Amino acid sequence: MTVSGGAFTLSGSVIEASTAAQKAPSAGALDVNANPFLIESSVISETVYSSGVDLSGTGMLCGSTIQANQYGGMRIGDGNITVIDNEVLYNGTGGAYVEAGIYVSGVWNTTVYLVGNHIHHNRHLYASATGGGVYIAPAAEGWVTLSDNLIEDNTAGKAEWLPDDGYGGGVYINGSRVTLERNLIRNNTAIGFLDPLSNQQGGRGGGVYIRGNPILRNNVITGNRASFSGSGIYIRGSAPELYHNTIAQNAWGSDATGIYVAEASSTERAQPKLWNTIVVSQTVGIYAKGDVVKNIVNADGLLWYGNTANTGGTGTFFLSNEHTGDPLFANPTGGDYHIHPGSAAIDNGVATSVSIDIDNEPRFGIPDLGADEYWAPGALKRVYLPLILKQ
Ligand SMILES: [Ca+2]
Repeated sequence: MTVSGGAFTLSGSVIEASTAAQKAPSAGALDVNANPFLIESSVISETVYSSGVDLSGTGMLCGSTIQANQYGGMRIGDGNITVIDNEVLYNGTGGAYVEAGIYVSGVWNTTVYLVGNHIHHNRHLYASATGGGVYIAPAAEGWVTLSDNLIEDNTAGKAEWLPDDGYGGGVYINGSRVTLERNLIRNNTAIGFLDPLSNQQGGRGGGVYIRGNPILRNNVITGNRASFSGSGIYIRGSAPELYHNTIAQNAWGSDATGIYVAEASSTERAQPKLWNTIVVSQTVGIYAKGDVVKNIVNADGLLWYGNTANTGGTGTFFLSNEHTGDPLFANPTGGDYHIHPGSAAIDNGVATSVSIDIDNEPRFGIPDLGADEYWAPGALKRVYLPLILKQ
C-alpha cells in the first residue's frame, strides 16, 4: 500500500503477506509519505521482497507489531517521525537486500524518535551487515534519539563460515547527531569471518557499533557478543560521549571486550570520553588499539569489577576517579542491573550534566556510577509528594 500527500490514519489494521513489486527494502508493504500520519494498533507482517513499513513525512507509528518482513522491519527516511511502543521482531528473514529491524537514514534537518520499542530477533545478514536491531545514519542536520527501548537477540552477519561481515548486532550508528538513552541492549550478536588472507572481517560491536560522535546516556549493555572485537561496544575513529553506562558480561569466543577503541585510519584516531561508567565481568574492560595510531580513552568515574584486565592495548588511557568493587546488581542473570545497598557504585560518581537515571528517577546527591541511581525504599515517594499534591 502506498500513501502519498495529506493526512493519513491507519488504525487497528492488518497488512499481511504482501509481495512488493519492487524488490527493494524501500518499497515497503506500507509505504507512507504523508503529513500528518498516524499508524496505530496495526500489524504489518510477512512482507516478501521488501520491508514492512517505509515512513517519511510527519507523524507517528505506535502500538503496532512489525514482524517477519523479509527485507527488514521498518525504514525511516526524511521527516519528523516518532516511533513509540511497537514490537519489531523477526524481520530480515532472508534475501539479498535485508536491512535491520529499524533502518533510519536520511533525516535531513528533521528529528526522529524511537521510544519504548521492543526490538528483538531481527537479523541483518546481507554483505557488510550493519545493525541487526537498529541502523542509524542521520544527515548532518538531522537528529535521531533512541530512548527506553529494549533491544535484544538481534544479529548482524550470517555465519562464521560465510563472507557476510556483521557490525553492530544491536545498534549500528554512523553519524554524530544521535542520542541513545535509557536503553537496555542485551544478547545481540555481530558475526564476522576470516578472509582468504586470514584478516578478520566484521564481527565487531556485538551491542553497539559507533562511527561518529553520538551521545550515550544511562544505557545497560550486557550479554552481547562479537566474533572478533568489541562484544559490548566497538568505537571506530570517533569521539563519542558516554555518560553513566553499565557495561557487563559481554562475551563470545575469542572476544570478551567491554569497549573496543580503534582508529578509522592512520590519520583518524578514536577519542571517546566516558563519565561514570561501570565495566564488569569482561576479559578486557576497555581496549584501546595503539599499533597504527595511539587511540585515546578519557574516562572520569569508573567502577571496575571482575574483569581479567581492566584495560588493554597500547593506546593511551587518561583515567581518573577509578573504583574497584562489587556493584551488587539486583539480578544480573535475570537482566536486572539495578544496584543494591552497599554497592560500590553508590555516591562514587563525578558531577555531570546528567540529572536522571535509567528509570527516569533523579540523580541523588553525589551521582552513583552506572545507569541506575540507588534510592532507599520510600525516599523517592517523599521527593515526589509535592508534585502529587499539586495535581
Ligand atoms: Ca547518589
